[in-house]
Amino acid sequence: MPFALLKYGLNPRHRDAPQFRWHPELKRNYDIVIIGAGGHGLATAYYLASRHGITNIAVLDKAWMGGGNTARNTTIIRANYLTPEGVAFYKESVELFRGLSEELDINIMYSERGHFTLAHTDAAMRTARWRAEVNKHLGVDSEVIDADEVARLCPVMNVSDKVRYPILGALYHPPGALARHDAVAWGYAKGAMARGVEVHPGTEVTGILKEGDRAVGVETTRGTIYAGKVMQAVAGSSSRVSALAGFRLPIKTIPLQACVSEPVKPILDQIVVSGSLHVYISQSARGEMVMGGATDPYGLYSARSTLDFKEGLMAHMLELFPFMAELRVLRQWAGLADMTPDFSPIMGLTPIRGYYVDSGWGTWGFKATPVCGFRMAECVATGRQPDLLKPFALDRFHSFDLVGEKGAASVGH
Ligand code: PYC
Repeated sequence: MPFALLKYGLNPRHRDAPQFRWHPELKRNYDIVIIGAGGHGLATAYYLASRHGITNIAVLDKAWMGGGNTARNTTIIRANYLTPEGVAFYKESVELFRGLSEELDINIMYSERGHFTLAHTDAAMRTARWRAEVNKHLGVDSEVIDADEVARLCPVMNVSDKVRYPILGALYHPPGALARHDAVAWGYAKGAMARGVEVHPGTEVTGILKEGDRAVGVETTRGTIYAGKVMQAVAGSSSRVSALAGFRLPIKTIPLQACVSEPVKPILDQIVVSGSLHVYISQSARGEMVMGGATDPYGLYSARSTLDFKEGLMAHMLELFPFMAELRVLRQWAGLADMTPDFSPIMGLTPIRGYYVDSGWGTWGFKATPVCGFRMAECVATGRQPDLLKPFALDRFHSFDLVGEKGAASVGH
């Protein structure tokens, strides 16, 4: 081993391949342009290249790779949704996540922790039972447990009935997991770029080129680019970019704040959510308590942090986790959640031929990264809406065939 290390480590012939293969120049023509170099855009490019053999792709971003909501989420992965459509979709995502470190040859630090959705009211218990039944029916591991079982599994939680909102029980979802969000984006970028996909940060799209009702390219701050197909994956800016293409999305963009504490030794293994108390929390691999609460009560395109959020969050958090009183907040930030009327995403075909949309992720974009990339790649490559994405098509808002998923939200709204 030491000999091999010396032989390969010091020999310039065995240098590591670069992580990312950059192409400084933009070409004037690509088969596909993807707007947005976050996890979803990069994953779509990766699967287009690796599963459909399409590599003449440019992924454009006005800022830097993986810098939008991919860098601003709280990395929770789960499939314990409410609707059969949502459960089937996120189940496939969990399956893809489980093999992702190997697929992308990068350690995404996938860590199964178990996920509690606490219930403090009879109505919340009823929703928990409903979700458990739908989950089990579709092969997703979820069950309703009582307060004693919550205390047994998560001894650090305060399950006393001497609080304002005692815990009655929980929806328990053992596969609930965390992963390193940057590594997911970098892994997809690395895999796509190794196959010839170009990623161009610092390239803002300022217009969509059309011939009749077909998209044929984009105008950017670095010039005009022609493309056979164009896809947008720009969480937080979805309606602004679709407006450039000439159609409206039923989306309201709302800030979602989060924060982390200073790091401490491992104390909380599980992911804990309380919709009634408007809090969710997990402990990251480096020991920080990662926390969030409700969305801000106003639409806004600004990722500012507020004291009001932190005060409200902590008031409830201390009731559940009294040990937190000793911890200091280290960082606070916000992402921009594109909320749809039914709390489900919008994916697939649009009224513009050759133009595809991946949007409306609200508060669950990160956990959908692999499945969305996989299925959007299929959609863009074939020009058809894959079966798994049919319920999430934009035209459901014309046919009123909605996929009401609000009951599965971790975040208060
Ligand atoms: O869907 O689990 C979730 C979640 C937590 C924070 C934002 N989304």
